[in-house]
Amino acid sequence: PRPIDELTIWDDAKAMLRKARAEGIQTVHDRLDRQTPHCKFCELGTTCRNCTMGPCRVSEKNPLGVCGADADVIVARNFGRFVTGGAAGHSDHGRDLIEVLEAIVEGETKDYRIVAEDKLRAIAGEVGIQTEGRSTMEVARDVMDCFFADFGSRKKEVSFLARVPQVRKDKWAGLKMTPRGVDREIAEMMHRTHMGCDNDAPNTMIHAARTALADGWGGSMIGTELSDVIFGVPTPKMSTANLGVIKADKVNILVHGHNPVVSEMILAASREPELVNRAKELGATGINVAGLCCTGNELLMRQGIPMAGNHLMTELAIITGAVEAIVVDYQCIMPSLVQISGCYHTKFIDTANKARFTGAIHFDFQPRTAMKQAREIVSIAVEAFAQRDPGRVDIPCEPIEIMTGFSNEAVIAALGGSLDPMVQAIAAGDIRGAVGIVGCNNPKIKQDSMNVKLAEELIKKDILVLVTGCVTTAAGKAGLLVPGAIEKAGPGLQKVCGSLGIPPVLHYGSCVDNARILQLCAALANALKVDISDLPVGASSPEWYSEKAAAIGLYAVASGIYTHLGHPPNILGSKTVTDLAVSGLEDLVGATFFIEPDMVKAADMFDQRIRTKRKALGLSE
Ligand code: NFS
Ligand code: SF4
Repeated sequence: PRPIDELTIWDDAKAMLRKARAEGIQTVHDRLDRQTPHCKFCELGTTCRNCTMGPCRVSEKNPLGVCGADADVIVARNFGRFVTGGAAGHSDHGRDLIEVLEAIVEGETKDYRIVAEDKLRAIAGEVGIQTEGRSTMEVARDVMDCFFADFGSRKKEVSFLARVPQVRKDKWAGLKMTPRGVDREIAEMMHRTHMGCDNDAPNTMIHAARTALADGWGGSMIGTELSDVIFGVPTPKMSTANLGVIKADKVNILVHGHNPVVSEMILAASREPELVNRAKELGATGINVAGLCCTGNELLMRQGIPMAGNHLMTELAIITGAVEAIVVDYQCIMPSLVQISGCYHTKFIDTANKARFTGAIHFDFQPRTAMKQAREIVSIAVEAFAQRDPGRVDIPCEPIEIMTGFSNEAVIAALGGSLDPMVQAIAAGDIRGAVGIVGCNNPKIKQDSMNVKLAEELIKKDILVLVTGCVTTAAGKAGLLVPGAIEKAGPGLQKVCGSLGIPPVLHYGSCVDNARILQLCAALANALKVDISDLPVGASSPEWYSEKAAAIGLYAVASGIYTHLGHPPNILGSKTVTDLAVSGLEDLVGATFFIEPDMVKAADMFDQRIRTKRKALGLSE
């Protein structure tokens, strides 16, 4: 096995990896060692399993599959389906929020309600729904119908394209890249990649971009906006992060997955006096809910609930031996968590029919019965406290402070009601530009080494950093999410962030909340009357692993945002596809991907790009 020091930069992770080895528990790192070296064809993207004349593997020696498909076609098809998997994940999550809104509108639930009426009305106005003189429920019903329709086939474009600068929309229309309906683009990609359909790699790539745009400006954006409507618009607040948020004297419930529809109810149930009293009867001092991954981000942003860890901390959190229950919904939940829970008293509870885990306690969580089910789940966790073995508990550290809650609404409010001060700070060069660092951990990369390093390098150069998803915890643990972190930033950020009392790295939410960053870019472009690709901005996913991260990267690029990846997707087997991704897209959409494993160099690339864009806008570099 690889030495523990090479696996992660964090002491809490190292302590738990040592405990895992001592207790004979296998982790993601051990399984990676057993899977390497990986299949070279799969790494290059040159395997195809799309029909039973194959499977085929193409190479220089054997350049064509049985049907005649070459490496370009096969790589493009594989990449297209990969991105589509991610778009489907985000967007199906978005749809679940529309279904909760439907349950509210139909009067089927009292457990959920419309918390942010103003936001609902603002969104309705943006997508062309009459709001004046109408009741909230009337407006909500039309918003629901509008968003359900965004998934279908009758629209020429998804509704939130109303936010996109016209020049960008014209560009998409010219390329046949305009996202029409979320499910339509996803289904069409499956169709195109069937044997004997879209056998022109660049054409497949264009549709991949269109599918990704349907995610970013469609499914994800709907998910974010309706989550705000139903659970509240995030506002700045303090919280804490790392494994130290798990408390030895409390019943600990970890929520993991993505959808706040489940985790918000678990949190509410954990505050019910009856359940808290029962926890006390069993010898605990109370019930503690903490987050993992993106549903953790959702609760952190809106409710200030502490963050136990990101992707590679999920197994390790259970290994503290102090977790009574891990409650999951869907996405990024390693099935190994069931086995690891089984090594302790931890109850593993799944809540979605579309994401069941063999060996889990299952709840088919529904809006109508949400609170009742949440109470049952919390009760299972509370009762499990009696089975905890104190001799196996090891919580390796004290939590670290973080600031969270930066929605666009909150940022605009902090700026005094408009984006103008931000535009002025960018014009003056105090904020030279902005980069969103998003995405995951990947056991092939020393955990969070790149996520943290890139953020540190960028803020030194007066480039504001926005973080979402699993980069949040990385930045938080590195001490970058507190106002005091301006010490590590350049003079411009010190001035601007210092005067506002905010960190130089802003927590912008979960991965679907990358839609907030898209919206911000569009608003800045509209304010300056330019295209998004003219802005001094960038995006990065240094340690990405998932199909969803690929979809995010592609919608960022297709929206005109220069995007960095720490390692390439499995496309290097096709020169056509690779060249398109890392240079050819520049001519088409005004941005490309760049692949760079060295974070100092990556930061320099962003710096150069930002200089060029600033100069073109007539600003000092
Ligand atoms: Ni994003 Fe969230 Fe984390 Fe990566 Fe997974 S939790 S949706 S995919 S691993 S950032
Ligand atoms: Fe092979 Fe073509 Fe079938 Fe793919 S679609 S498995 S390349 S025959």
